[in-house]
Amino acid sequence: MLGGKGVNVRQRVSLPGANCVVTLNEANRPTSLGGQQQSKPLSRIAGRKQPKAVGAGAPDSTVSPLRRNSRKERNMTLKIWGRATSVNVQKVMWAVDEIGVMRHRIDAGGAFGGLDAEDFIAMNPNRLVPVMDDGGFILFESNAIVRYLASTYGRGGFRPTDRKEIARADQWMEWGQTSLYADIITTCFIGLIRTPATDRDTKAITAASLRVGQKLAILDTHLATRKFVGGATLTLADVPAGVLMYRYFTLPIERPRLPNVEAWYARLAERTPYQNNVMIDYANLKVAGA
Ligand SMILES: N[C@@H](CCC(=O)N[C@@H](CS)C(=O)NCC(=O)O)C(=O)O
Repeated sequence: MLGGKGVNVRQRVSLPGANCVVTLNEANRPTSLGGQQQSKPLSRIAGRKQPKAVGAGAPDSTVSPLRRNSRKERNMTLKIWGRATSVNVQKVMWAVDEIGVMRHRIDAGGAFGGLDAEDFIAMNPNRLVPVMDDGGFILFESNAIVRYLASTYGRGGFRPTDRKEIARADQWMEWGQTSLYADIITTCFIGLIRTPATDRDTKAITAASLRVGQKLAILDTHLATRKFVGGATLTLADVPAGVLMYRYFTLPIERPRLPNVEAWYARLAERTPYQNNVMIDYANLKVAGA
């Protein structure tokens, strides 16, 4: 295991591209490309418990006892490129840790850079994270990665086997992505965290949070009769909407009372993979004047 909690391991990771060698220490922080500063968590706004500091929660590599043998035998470690603060990377990391596959995350994007390197572009010409490499099979687009991981390693549990249940999970994955993502991330998160207050479009943020509340009322009704989006247990259907909930509930925006969504979020927040990969402090992403 590399860079696990309390293990003083330094590892040279060859980020794709000639100039992209990153040295990771136990906090998963690169020393050659500039690490990120930690600061006060924003979760206090909503009175939630303290989130993980960047890189402090999830070990850089983990293995589930359930999957250890099969993947070790094949000498394969799944690689995920992407910084821990990216919500799309979080989606993949949360899913992979729920499934329990041995994995290794390599910081890239944001302050870590590396996305313009020739070898990275060869993996993802969009120059975006996450990117997955599973034994030479390269994939980009977070939802596609989640689906691939679920169908390859998570059948019967994280991914249903019945085709109608799979279709239903797909429905909610699409819904989370198309109904919530733009308003929560593009408008509210970028507007409040990545934009100085002087340039902020407050009207757009208010309108977006109102729309999100209305959309989440649909999910609230759905969750009235089930614990998770797909039914009694967590599945990939929870991931695209669920990954957004930490930011939704910690941003300083108006939120209607949605008891079933709140209870669902509390259930997600109890899970170690969610705590380690999604409840990541984003205060250090705040731009000056935000
Ligand atoms: N649709 C893509 C979106 C990927 C995306 O926008 N990634 C952002 C991070 S959330 C990114 O790479 N930004 C550039 C950076 O982090 O430097 C997916 O779901 O994977």
